[in-house]
Amino acid sequence: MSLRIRTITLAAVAAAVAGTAAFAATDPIETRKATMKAIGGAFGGVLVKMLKGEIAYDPAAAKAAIATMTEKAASIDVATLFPKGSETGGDTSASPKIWSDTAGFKADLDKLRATLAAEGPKVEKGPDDLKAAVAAIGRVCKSCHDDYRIPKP
Ligand code: ASC
Repeated sequence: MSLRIRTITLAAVAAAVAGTAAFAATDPIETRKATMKAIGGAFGGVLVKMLKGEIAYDPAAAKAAIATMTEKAASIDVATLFPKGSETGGDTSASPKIWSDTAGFKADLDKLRATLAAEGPKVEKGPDDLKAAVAAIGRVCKSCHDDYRIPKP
């Protein structure tokens, strides 16, 4: 292969790879799954573990977990992450109710943001406050999942 053709071939491969990455970054199902995973990782993987004593109580780490949850909850734009046409595929657990009752789904999302703002600052005040905040936030997680997430078989 001549140097010129090889250069063109490499450029084509690079463009194809870059195109794939760009698609993955804007794929709504993948993006919303990654967002939920980050929120669940901070909640279940950090705050609930502290509450249960599975990891030591650490105010700075608890605060960071709330910051992650707050940032990710703020990043959820329902029209962008749950567009029409993304109801199925990609192993999604999104319930059809998100599209039939979008107003209710948005109200639950607002409830999550409000609860994180109100309860989040408690987690660095001590284990008892952490416990109260985690309980309040967890209720909001569960309520929305009960209505808008398909249970895994
Ligand atoms: C988690 C997680 C949820 C919520 C919910 C709270 O860690 O992944 O979906 O907490 O179980 O009740």
